[in-house]
Parts: sequence; C-alpha cells; structure tokens
Amino acid sequence: MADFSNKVIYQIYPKSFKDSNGDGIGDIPGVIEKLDYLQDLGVDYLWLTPFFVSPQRDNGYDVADYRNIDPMFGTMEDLDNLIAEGEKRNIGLMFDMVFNHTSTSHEWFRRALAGEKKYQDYYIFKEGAPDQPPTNWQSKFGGSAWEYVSSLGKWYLHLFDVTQADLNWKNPEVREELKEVIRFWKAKGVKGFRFDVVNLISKPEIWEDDFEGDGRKFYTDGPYVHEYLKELVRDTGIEDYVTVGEMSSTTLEHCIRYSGAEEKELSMCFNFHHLKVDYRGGDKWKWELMEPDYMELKVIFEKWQMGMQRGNAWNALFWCNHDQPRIVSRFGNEGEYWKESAKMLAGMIHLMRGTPYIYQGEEIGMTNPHYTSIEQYADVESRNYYEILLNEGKTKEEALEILAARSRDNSRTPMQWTDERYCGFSDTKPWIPVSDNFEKINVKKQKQDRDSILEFYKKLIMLRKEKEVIARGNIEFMEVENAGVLAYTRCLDKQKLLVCCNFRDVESQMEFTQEWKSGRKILGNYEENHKNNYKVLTLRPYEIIVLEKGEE
Ligand code: TEU
Ligand code: CA
Repeated sequence: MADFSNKVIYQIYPKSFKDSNGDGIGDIPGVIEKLDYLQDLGVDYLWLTPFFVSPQRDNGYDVADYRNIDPMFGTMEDLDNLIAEGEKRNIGLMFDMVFNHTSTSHEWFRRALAGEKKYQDYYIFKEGAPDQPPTNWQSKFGGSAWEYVSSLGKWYLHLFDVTQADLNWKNPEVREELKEVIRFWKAKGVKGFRFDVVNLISKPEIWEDDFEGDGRKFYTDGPYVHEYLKELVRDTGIEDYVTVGEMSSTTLEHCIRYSGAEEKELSMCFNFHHLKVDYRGGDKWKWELMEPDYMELKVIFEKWQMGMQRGNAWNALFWCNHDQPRIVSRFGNEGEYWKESAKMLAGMIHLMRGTPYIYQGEEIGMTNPHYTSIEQYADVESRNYYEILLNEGKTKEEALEILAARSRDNSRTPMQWTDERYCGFSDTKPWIPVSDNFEKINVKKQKQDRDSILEFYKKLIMLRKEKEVIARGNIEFMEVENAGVLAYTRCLDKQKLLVCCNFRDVESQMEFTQEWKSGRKILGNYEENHKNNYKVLTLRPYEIIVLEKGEE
C-alpha cells in the first residue's frame, strides 16, 4: 500500500462550495475557480461528495447513474477540466463511491420494479405479507428499514432513506457492475476513492429481529465485508490509490483489518467514536443535547491511536464533514475564544498519527448557522427527526434547539468567501441559507490576517511536509490528571514533538517533565510565551503548545 502519511485531503461539498452560473447551487466550474485557493492552502487531494445523477433526496448520496454528472453540477467536460486543472496544481481528485445502495430512480431498481428477476437480485427483496416487514430493523433516517412493494408482494431493504435501496453484494453481478464504475473513473484520471458506509455492504445470512437496538449489529462489519473489499481493490487495481472507507459504528479490530498495511483493503478509514462523546445512550442517540465528555474523548483518542499504531493500520484524522456539526461550535467556543479554540482543535487532530482531512470552511473556523425555523433545513435526516421529536412530545422550540446543534445542515451552508451578499458563494439566493456570521467569518478577511485560523491551517500543512516525525513518528499519550488537557508525543529517530492541548475555557495545568526544558516552541495559538516552571505547564483557555526537541 502506498504511503499517504504526509498528505492532506480537503473535502468539498460541491453543492455549497461555489456557484459559478448564478442558480444558487454550487457546481464543478465553481470548484475550478477556487483551485488556486486550494493550492495556496497546500492540500494534496480533493474529496468531492457525490455530484452524480441523483434526485437529490439525500443530496447526491442517492445515486441514479454512477457514470454521469448531474446537470445541476455541470458537464462531463467540466469534470475532465477539473481533473486536468487539479493535475496542473499537483492536486489529485478523490471521488465518493456510494456502493451500499442506489437511488430507487436508478435504472437497475426501475427494472427490478418492472419485474426483471436479474435486477431484483441486485437488491435485497424479501417475500412477505404487507403488514409484516422481514425484520424490525430501523432506518438510520427514522422509521422501518423495509418498504413494501405491493405490485411485487415483496419488501426491499433501505438502511437509509426509503429512496435509497440497499444493493445485494452477495450477487457477483453487482460486484462486477461496481468494479466497472471504479475502472471508468480510474481511466478518467481520478486518483482516489471514498467508499460511503462501506462496512455495511455485507448483510447477514439469517434475517432476524433486533430486540436491543435498531438492527445495526446484524449488518455492521458484516460476514464477508473484508472479502468484498479485497476483491474490489484487487480486481480494479487501486491498491496504490488513496482510498478511505467510511465505517459506521465500527470496531478497532475491524479498522485494523480495513486499513492494515498488509491487508490490501483500504489506505485508511473514518471511524466516528470520537464524535459521539456528546451523544447519549444506546446506539448513541444523537437527537438529545448533552455536554461533550472530554474524558471519554481522551480515552477514545488514546485507544484508537495506540490500537491502530500497534496494528500497523492507518487513521483518517478529522473533526468535520458534511454530516457533522461544525467542530468549533461543538467542542470549541464561538465567542471570546473562537480563534484560539478553532486553532487548538485543528492542531490536536493534525499532529496525531494519520492523514488529516479538512472540511470546507473548517480552515476559517466556520460555525453552525444558528437556524431558527424548520423551513431553513433541507436535510432529509433532520426533517425526519424534527417530526419524530415533535411526536415524542418535544415543543417546536425544543426540537429546533436540538436541530441547531445536531443537524447535518450545520456543515452544508454556503462556503463563506467574502462579506458580500450571499458571502461570495453566489450572486443569487443559495439553495440553503447562509450562516448569520458570514460578514465576520470569511476567506477574504482571513487572507489579510497573519494571525488568522486560515494561516494556522497553512502552517499545520507546511509542518506536516517539513517534519517527517509528524507524518511517520510514533505516538504516545501522556498521563494527564486534568480531564480537560490532552497531551501526546510524536517520535521518529531523534526527532521528538510534544503537543499539549487545553480543551477548557479556563486555565489548566499539566505536569511537565525536565526532558522538555530544552524544548523549542514551534507552534501555538497565543502570541506571548507561556509561563512554565518545567514542573507544571499552565495552559491558557483553549491553548495549544507544540514543543520540539531535535538532534541532541
Ligand atoms: O453517512 C452514513 C452515516 O453514518 C451518517 O449518515 C450518519 O448515520 C448520520 O449522518 C449521523 O446522524 C453516509 C454519508 O456521509 C451521508 O451523507 C449519507 O446520508 C449516508 O451515508 C447514506 O448514503
Ligand atoms: Ca450553479
């Protein structure tokens, strides 16, 4: 497997990145317009979320044609142009393969509904009475995971929206079809692939009810998932491409196999355990407000970083993506310590062992948009759960307060380029409302500020290129009593770094060891030097300090 340890990947949600033709919807020509900005930032790959033909029920994760671009995003020529212009800037493209399910508008599903047995076997259809779903499993977007088709007298499985029918990976014809999709985009010059919820593709042999949860225990990291991944990678020759799997509700053991250097499955994987420390209860219920448990966060980081290191496997490092609220609103501070906390969170994750991902707008500290009415929300998951919360007896205000913290739309608002109307994203009203703070938080303002969050991200990316210890060094966590302080070292030969992060909005102390007396500060988010007596290090609110000890 190739080494992507010193690379940085930037995630673009095209619908909200830049609108080039004034229809209020981001598009591929808009991405091309911003390639110089991305080259200046210093990123190596661009992961674009799906722009394929889709009814947009789940904003493109409901694919109706894997080989064609949806006209709302542009033309195939625009795509060829993006790949070519990216190449000129040494930026590779990573496309998002949604292979667990297709849209019910896909030709395959339409032919299945028309009664063609071949295409019914592309999906998971089960005989059954109209009032008796095959299992009691729940969709991740609420409601039953089964939909009855009366014309066929059968149910079909949809782990997500009812318009997203799960594919039958047991069928070799399905696996062959999907390999052809990879070969098609490989031939076009695509350099990497993200595989959407790829650890859900292997369904169980026996279909049974789940009396403790929503059914995920039966299909998550399923019986043949590793075989399917090995076959897909081998038969399409993408062992040395940059590949990342989104692993929903997975385990460390499986992630060591998914991204193990010898396994020849994927280059790395996303897991989400660190983004559930503010979720409560079974299956980690998302739709309830809870303060983040920072002690649990530290435990999770240590378990996964050390476990993946021992397993010779590779992490995708991230806080943000198109499904998660903005991290500075979630684990940082939107007010007095907005800049410090955004920088601290960035440094914490970028200096760990793995390949870091930057989600559009994270590099300028974009926050949640603070929507106040359900009409502002577009996301199918959010709108479904708004109704579920009301049906559970929550008031509209309570439900809206939960959505304002949890909704996936928090990260899907237009990228804030300038302080002009519609934040420089478009010259017409965007498909989703702009965040209420775009005049204060935008690229144009931060490009003129040497102390900006944007400049801090550039420094982090440069450090990763300059210092091999960041890309390839071993990681070790320091025992720190204080629940609000996370500290770890990175070592490679004689190079050593110490990274100390204060999660708190108050001063926090951590024990300091004599060996770091000679440490040189190479990165921080406060100007003046920190006070320390080399026994106790005092960290200011949301302070990050990075010390280096070189050859001695
Ligand atoms: O996400 C899968 C997934 O696990 C998330 O949807 C998660 O369940 C939810 O957002 C947390 O509440 C992938 C894509 O990233 C997401 O955008 C798609 O909606 C989903 O798969 C279905 O394709
Ligand atoms: Ca457009």
